[in-house]
Amino acid sequence: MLPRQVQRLGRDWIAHWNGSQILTLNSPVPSYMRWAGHYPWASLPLPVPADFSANWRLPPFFGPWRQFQNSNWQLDNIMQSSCFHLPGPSMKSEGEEPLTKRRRVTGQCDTSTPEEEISLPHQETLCLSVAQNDGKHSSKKGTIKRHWEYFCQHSRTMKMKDFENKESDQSNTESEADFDFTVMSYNILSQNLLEDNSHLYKHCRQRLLIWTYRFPNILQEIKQLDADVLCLQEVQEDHYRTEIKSSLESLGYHCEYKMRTGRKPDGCAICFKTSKFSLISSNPVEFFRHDIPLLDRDNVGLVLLLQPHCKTNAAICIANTHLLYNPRRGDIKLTQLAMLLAEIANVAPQKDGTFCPIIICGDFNSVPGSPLYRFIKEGKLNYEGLAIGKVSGQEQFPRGQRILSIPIWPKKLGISQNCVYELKQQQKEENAGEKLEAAKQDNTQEIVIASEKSSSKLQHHFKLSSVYSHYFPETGIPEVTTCHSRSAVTVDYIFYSAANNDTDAQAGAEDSFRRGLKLLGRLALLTEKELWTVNGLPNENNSSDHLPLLAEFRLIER
Ligand code: KL2
Repeated sequence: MLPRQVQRLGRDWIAHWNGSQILTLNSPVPSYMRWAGHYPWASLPLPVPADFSANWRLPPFFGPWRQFQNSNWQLDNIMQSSCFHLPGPSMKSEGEEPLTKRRRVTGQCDTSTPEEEISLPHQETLCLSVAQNDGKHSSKKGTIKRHWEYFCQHSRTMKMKDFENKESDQSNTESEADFDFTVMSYNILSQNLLEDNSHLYKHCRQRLLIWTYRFPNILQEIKQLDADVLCLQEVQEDHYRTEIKSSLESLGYHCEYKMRTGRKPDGCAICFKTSKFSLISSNPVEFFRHDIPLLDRDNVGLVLLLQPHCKTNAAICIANTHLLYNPRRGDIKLTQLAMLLAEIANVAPQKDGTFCPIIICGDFNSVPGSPLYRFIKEGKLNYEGLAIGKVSGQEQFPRGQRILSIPIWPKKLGISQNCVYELKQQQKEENAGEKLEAAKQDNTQEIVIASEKSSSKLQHHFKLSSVYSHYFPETGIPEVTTCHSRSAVTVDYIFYSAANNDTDAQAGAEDSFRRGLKLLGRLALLTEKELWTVNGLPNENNSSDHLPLLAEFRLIER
């Protein structure tokens, strides 16, 4: 393990920007040098203005090619994507009410997940209020458009919580047959971390960075988007206690919170509308283990089991986490993820032995196509020979060649390579053993028991899809979820257990989900270029360095 001062070298090695130079489109520093591997401490520091907004030009490092350099990226991730949107040509000017519009359509949903769709989804424009820089002065406000993208053209009711339409939308639908709900994942940038990492926010005017300026904006954004479930990261404990919790309660949310261990005073919150859900259980997860040297970091997760109203026998498992940032410690990140998955596997089983629908939100500090990302989506990872610095894909050329040890975490963690608590695993194997004996006796079936022959193979039990596709398919331009002066990438995700489709059933896929989730729509992300037209993040109206992710789901009965 690296000592903390060495882990921090990444940022300290970069010369502090002197604030005197202005970026131009013709900058001699090419994007691949500035942004190689997303985190540029293997490359040259590029001077940018101290107050970017005062001397605004397009930064020189726009372009889709940066993430394509990531050798882990697979083309099919692009091809899977069905969504495409162009930036709205017009920016709204100051004073115009930011608007959320929601659309109502009726009919039947198809059963494909967005990744399988081939037609373009419907789009609905949602104008999030963000600062627009007019190229001369920074004072002019504007908006940048985010579109709602719908995958289900015939859904019965798309619940759109427009301020104006709120009353009429109450009719939405909470019948026993369908249960639609929205989930947001949002890293709200704790003030403490903002101040600790102030070099990331040199492009911002100071007054936009103070908490008393930022919080009303964040709250307004949450209020407008009006999600039924909020998964928030970087929620600073004193702010949570004094204003965040009460503000959200007055918007109709019940809030559960898990603070990080150690000295960093932020944590993860999951808040849900009490009009939609009741709390069955709240399960905090601490990734710090004093008896395991590997697990010396203070990140946490939170897993809730919620009961949707009007669905008396149903439960939905919602997990939220913020994994370790350190790009070089993929070993810790994978172990933290395994711990979260084990807790979910502990919380989500239903009486009939299947898992309830699962949604995992968070800031995973890992990019699309990285081994950690692929592990989540594919449910397996052979990490033999994998360098710890390559796990998250944050750095394309990580220094140091340390390879993941096999196994990654020690046995005393009590979590198997299948990412379940060892005790559960034992019970499962005993049951499987009994079945095998029975099968041998009647000699009619062949039962294969999955064993952990190769310990360099990780597995998990969930079939997870990502709400977002990470690239705009027609241009290949990456979506970004965070954008500040050192980085513009996707690190935040909403993963969900998709309802099994017919193809899977025919292929004999394990049907461990009696109920599943269908993705109805999502609030489209933006490109880095679009975000820099409003001076990146945070800006005048968007007060975190992350964008909120937002998805609408339908709970499907099988
Ligand atoms: O990338 V983040 O920001 O998902 O928004 O998660 C971490 C980083 C967060 C919690 O640790 O703080 C930020 N360089 C850049 N960002 C850092 C650093 C660093 N050395 N350390 C923490 N963060």
